Amino acid sequence: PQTIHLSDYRPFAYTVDSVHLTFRLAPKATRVISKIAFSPNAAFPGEFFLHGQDVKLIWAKIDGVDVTPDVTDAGLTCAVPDAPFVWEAEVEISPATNTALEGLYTSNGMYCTQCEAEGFRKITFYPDRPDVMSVFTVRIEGDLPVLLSNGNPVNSGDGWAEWHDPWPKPAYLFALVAGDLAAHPGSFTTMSGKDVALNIYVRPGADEGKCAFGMEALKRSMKWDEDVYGREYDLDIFNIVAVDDFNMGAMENKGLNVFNSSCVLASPETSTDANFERIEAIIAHEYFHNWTGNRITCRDWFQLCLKEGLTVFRDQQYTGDQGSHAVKRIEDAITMRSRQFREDNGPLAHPVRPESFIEINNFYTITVYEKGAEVIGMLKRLVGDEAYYKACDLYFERHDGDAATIEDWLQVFEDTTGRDLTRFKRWYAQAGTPRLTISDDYADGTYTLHFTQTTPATPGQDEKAPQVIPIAVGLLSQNGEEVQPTVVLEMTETYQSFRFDGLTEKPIPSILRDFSAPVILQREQTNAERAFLMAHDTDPFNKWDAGRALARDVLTKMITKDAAPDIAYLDGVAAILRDDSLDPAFRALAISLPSEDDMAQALHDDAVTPDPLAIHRACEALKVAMAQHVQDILPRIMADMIVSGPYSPDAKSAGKRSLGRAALMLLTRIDGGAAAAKTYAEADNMTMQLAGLSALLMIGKGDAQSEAFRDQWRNDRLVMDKWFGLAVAMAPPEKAAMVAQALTQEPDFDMKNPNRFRAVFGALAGNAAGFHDPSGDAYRLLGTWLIKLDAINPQTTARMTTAFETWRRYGVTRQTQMREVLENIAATSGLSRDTAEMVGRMLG
Ligand code: B3K
Ligand code: ZN
Repeated sequence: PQTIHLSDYRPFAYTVDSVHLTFRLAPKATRVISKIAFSPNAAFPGEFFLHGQDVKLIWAKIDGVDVTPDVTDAGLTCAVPDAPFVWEAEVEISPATNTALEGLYTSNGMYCTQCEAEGFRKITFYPDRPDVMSVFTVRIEGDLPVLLSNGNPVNSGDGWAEWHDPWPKPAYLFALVAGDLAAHPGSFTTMSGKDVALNIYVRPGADEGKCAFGMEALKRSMKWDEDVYGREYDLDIFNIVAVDDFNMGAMENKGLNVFNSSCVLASPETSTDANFERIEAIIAHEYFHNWTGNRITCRDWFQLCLKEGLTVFRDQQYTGDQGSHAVKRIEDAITMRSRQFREDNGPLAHPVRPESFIEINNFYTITVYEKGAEVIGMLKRLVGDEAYYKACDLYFERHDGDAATIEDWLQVFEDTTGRDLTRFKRWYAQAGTPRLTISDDYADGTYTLHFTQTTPATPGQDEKAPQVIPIAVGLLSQNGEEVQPTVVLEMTETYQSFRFDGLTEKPIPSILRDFSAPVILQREQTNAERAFLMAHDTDPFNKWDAGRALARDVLTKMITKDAAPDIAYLDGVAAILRDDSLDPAFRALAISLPSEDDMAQALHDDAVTPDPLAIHRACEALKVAMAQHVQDILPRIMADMIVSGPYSPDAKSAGKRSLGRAALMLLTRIDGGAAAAKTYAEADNMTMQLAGLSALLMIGKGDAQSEAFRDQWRNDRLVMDKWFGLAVAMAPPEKAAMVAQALTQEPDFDMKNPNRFRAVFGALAGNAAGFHDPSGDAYRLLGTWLIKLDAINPQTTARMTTAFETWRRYGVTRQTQMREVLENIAATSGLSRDTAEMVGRMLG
């Protein structure tokens, strides 16, 4: 397979002046007739090549005259005039047999498309690259009640509909949906007074009752983008469609967003608080893409972070505005540290803007998305809010209608602020997580912080240059008063010191407040100091992080030295639980432990070979100790937090439930499951029903409830995904593989449905001690199923191979077992390019 390099970018030799598409829908023989006006691109002459994959050419014409192009697996070339011309072609495709869920496919009898990144070439021959933008007119013919495409509806009749999208767009934003669908309607009046018709389309029946929340979330997003970024919607209609078979969360097609049904359908009875929060964030994210992604798109796929990093940053801001910024920041930092640092410190590490790829779908990663968002956040912190929004305004003004680059994005910041961002740009080019070593000294009223930064080598990048790191710092006095409010230190060199004058005593520093940069702090710190910050820090992120650091240290000593749970930590937990002045959502996060996978990474960083079972046992022992230590407060917390009355998913109510659930999980460890059984029996919403069930399964009880749950929700596939996942997630380590294997034999296990496959095998990979069970059974089971799935759905397979990305962390037995599985996958004949690339990189 061919490696594509950023440095090889060349504009296309033709421009596309207009596109007309006609679809004659049929499950196994859809005809697509295209009529495309091309002009030679005088500045960049070259061959006329159109991408095309799995499409059968029926005929082609140029300016009305039959032509015979040279067709290969990848596309076609053809002799064309040296002047503007019209290309016409008819092709045949088979949506019903398209299990890769890329291009045009069917899901429960409904036609739908997924074109990003390179799926349009599976629909017809076309220059399928993001820098080729054009105006699309689409006619759909099919015997189905709802026929949708991008833009505004033009005309329709019995069995046909026509759509026109006035905004030039790349092919990856094309979409078509056709089926027997029900609309949940809404409307929005934009800031300039234009009425926009909104719809959420779902399968008729129970799903119709799950649209209301998504509709309100969409309106809130539209309003927020006007208020905060000044961005108005630009079509007469905005449609969202829910589809059951989908490789990822959702897709921002112009005016026609397509959503994995799990990321839009919600009701209190069937969705948890976490589902509601995620659904709102994804609806916002896809809507925000209308400006950051669609109106301004990417020149090439190396610039993916230009739209994804920025849009994630915007959806994070939005979520913070809907609830608590502190809580959202902590959640994002947890994600960064557990998932992005894991990627950045392993064989799949790559820069936010990669320099090469084999399969672009493999680069829709936590690094491009979440680290990409962190880079925007650092930029905003460095230039300040006012300059940030000024630069964004300039970006929208200067690049509207463009296929832009990271250089364009940084240029608007340079032009607005006069700053030189050459060095800052390294965040886009350099992979790996910087380590920040800190020491300090104090003399005569002057306190000095000394920082050293190093970034470990990553695949293909041995030498690392210093990054520009915004370090937000505050100082506290020995009795807990803030003597220096937060300042942002701008570190640009390998070694740097910063002075604070006029102090009367040696202060206690609070460093990297608000997680001001995606770096790892390496610092000698006593547990007394951590406990002090946990009690007194005014910065909520660092207050939380001090507790985290303490928990990590306590667990490390329990794992490596067989130490008893530390009383200072348990007292800290009790103090947090008792402090009713603190936000419940914050309290829930503050008493949560690092994940078992985080602990494995932490031990590995300390040059200790992690034993997942030992980690699991230590985490369990610490939770039992916590429960015993605070047992007198738990029932009161549950009573205060789990209030009855009509369910509302708002951040405040969800935050209370999250503290109540944390209390329940602790209590269940010492009350034999009584509170959990009661919670399950009395629950009138999915959040608490699932909380009761998980708590019971966690202590090996709950078989009856699990059966009852299954009977109750048998006909709701999204709830059944939870049931499939929970059984594996809560299985004891030595049984996890067996439970997963048994679930694959259930009649309603369907490997073609990515949600169901992920429910079982995502949960297996997430059950750390179960996945790494010494037998190696879980590794082999997952390997076997990934090989089976690859023949059906390469994208989902490739993504799920990342379960093995940490294989080099472990001892020799586990390493050998995992390497064998990876080698088996690699040796499979006919393996997809997607999976081959991932496995190849992991085997390095
Ligand atoms: N842009 C899409 C992701 C497409 C993934 C293609 N493999 C969703 C999003 O980020 O909003
Ligand atoms: Zn996105």
